[in-house]
Amino acid sequence: MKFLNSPYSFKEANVVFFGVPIGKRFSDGAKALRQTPVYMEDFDIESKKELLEGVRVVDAGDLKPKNNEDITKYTRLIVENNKIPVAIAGDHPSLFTIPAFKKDIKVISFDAHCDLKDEYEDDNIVDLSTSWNGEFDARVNGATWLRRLSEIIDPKNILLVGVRSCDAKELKFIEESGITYVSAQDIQENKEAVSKVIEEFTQNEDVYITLDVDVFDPSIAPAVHQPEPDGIYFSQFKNLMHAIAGNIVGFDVCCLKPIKGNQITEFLTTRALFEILSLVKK
Ligand SMILES: [Mn+2]
Repeated sequence: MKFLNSPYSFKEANVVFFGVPIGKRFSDGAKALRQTPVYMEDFDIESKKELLEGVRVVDAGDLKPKNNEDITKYTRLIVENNKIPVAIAGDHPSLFTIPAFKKDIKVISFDAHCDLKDEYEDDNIVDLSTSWNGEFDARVNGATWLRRLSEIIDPKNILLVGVRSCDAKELKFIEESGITYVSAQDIQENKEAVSKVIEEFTQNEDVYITLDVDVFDPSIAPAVHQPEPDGIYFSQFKNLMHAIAGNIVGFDVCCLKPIKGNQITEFLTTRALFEILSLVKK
């Protein structure tokens, strides 16, 4: 099954949807999203517009990367053909997709977590290996990927949105490195100030978005690896997206862990995807 039953070829499309199988527990997130939109309207009753107007998606299937560089190469192919890459993965593929863009790109990470640990290992964390050989890399996984990215791009080009779970060392790193963040509480209590932060961060810039579904409150997005309490709601996400003043050039959606018999999170994620697609340059 293809995302949005996409009838377009790569050449005809302006958006390329693809699954990225990283991690030993690559979940069925991409598969679940391919099945959901069949039932979903893209018409927005508020704006009276179709969110997918002008969007021509090709579903390129799941990549079969031999290594991380293959993910970068494929993303670069999409970017060089002036199309928008939309990567779906079990955890952030961003460490491998973002190097496909020019270096001064702005990155917004919607996530309950900072993912800025220098090293981390536990039974629950998702590794980012393209071919699992049984060896866990404590420096490259779902809890450290943004730290590794901050070594490749300027930390001042990173904005964390919706954060509510990190440790003291990560917070210290944020403050010292110049990464900007707005917590879930900031969003709840001071939405205008947060919108301004996003607007100023993105003004006249190329913007890449990584959406970890756990940024949402677990009551509306239970199907994630690490459901953290007190998250953001969909209308808040929508407002934050509309505060982006730059040009969205690519995005990924990750950390969906489908629950049998409960599609709440898939529907929410699909609608979030529609919202982002409505804002990309067509
Ligand atoms: Mn997360």
